Amino acid sequence: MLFSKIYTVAFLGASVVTAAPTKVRAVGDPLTVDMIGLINNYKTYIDSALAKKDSNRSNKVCKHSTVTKRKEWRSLSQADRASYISAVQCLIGKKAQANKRKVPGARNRLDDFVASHLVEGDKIHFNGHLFAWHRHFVWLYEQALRTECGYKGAQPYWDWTLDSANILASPLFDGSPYSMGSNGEYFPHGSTHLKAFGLELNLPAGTGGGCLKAGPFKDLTVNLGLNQTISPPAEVVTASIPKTFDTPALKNPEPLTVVDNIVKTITNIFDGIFELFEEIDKIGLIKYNEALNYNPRCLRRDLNLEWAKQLDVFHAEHLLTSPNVDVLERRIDGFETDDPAQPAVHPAGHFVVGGLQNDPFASPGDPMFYLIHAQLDRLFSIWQAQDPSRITQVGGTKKPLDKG
Ligand SMILES: *[C@@H]1O[C@H](CO)[C@@H](O)[C@H](O)[C@H]1NC(C)=O
Ligand SMILES: *[C@@H]1O[C@H](CO)[C@@H](O)[C@H](O)[C@H]1NC(C)=O
Ligand SMILES: [Cu+2]
Repeated sequence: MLFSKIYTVAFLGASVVTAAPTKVRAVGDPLTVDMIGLINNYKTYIDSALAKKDSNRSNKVCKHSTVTKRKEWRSLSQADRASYISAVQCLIGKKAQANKRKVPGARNRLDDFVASHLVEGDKIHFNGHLFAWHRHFVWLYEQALRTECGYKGAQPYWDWTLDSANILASPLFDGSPYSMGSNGEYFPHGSTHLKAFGLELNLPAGTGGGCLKAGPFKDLTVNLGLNQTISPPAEVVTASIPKTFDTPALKNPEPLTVVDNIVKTITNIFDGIFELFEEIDKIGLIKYNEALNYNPRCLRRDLNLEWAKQLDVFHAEHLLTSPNVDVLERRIDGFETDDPAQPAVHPAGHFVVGGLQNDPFASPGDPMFYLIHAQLDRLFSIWQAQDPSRITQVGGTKKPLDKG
């Protein structure tokens, strides 16, 4: 395998060498035929779902004119982008609701979301809960923007296939008032050390690394989460890739029965949103988490050209051809097989932004998190719409990497 040096230090590297030629798509390029087909199936599915008659056809709530439609960032008008940004700023300006004793570091409403993700972290990643939990999480965030901050639109998503070839030119990070901010200030640095989900990884340095330089979230203070361990630039980090993930054999996905109860339990706990932490204590899942302490610091980013390569149309299509939800979940997180070089689109979606996005627990402290996860939810929705039986498919386990 000839994968480049950077991939040898990257978590779950990339299969750029073995894969078919990468279909790089630039802004304005048409979608590939396969992708158009998948998206058309999705549209047909939504149309038919909305066309279904309910018992009260006359005052039907779910119809094209009433549902909220999530859009890609650059298809929002400047005015719409501005109102989304000011709603996010409004949320950040509101007091935290989290229990002070459980989350001593929470200062604002964004922190409430970060805290929830921090507490649940080990139970909602690299496993069967990933899609359902994060779908609900982004929805709650969207609801908070709408009900608490008067936002009229839907949560936008970031279609990173549009930026895969030239992430540094992305309008999402151009630092204008209509962007999601900018890259971090460049400073010479090495890799970020990460210990999570039973894995130890060294994420390669990107093109920034410091505090945001410009744009709407330049002065955002991140309150929760631990400081990251970043090595000095001279230090050559090798190794640390697990040779194998010892991935358990795939079982067939289950229908929405037993596993559904687990998902329901989790989302129900979350529904009583910020009484969550009392609940958690009672059932003994968490006693104390240092990352919930007050640790004010700037928001950092580190746009990364190597991870960007995985966010192309080719990898999106590959995901969308997954035969069942277990394969989809393992494929999106890069543990479908035991090959450490397989691509991992979900981690890449975070690591491409870097900085706080390199922290799998505190990452929702960067408002970009919700555009990243709205995109993952979109891919999941498109995948689900290819076959109605997928709507209720749940797979995986409760543990990271489906262990146990
Ligand atoms: C139908 O309308 C009635 C009265 O407006 C309402 O109580 C009921 O919940 C509606 N049912 C559905 C399925 O929307
Ligand atoms: C974490 O980093 C910030 C600056 O980014 C610093 O002020 C703070 O002291 C650090 N905290 C710890 C525990 O090292
Ligand atoms: Cu997450």
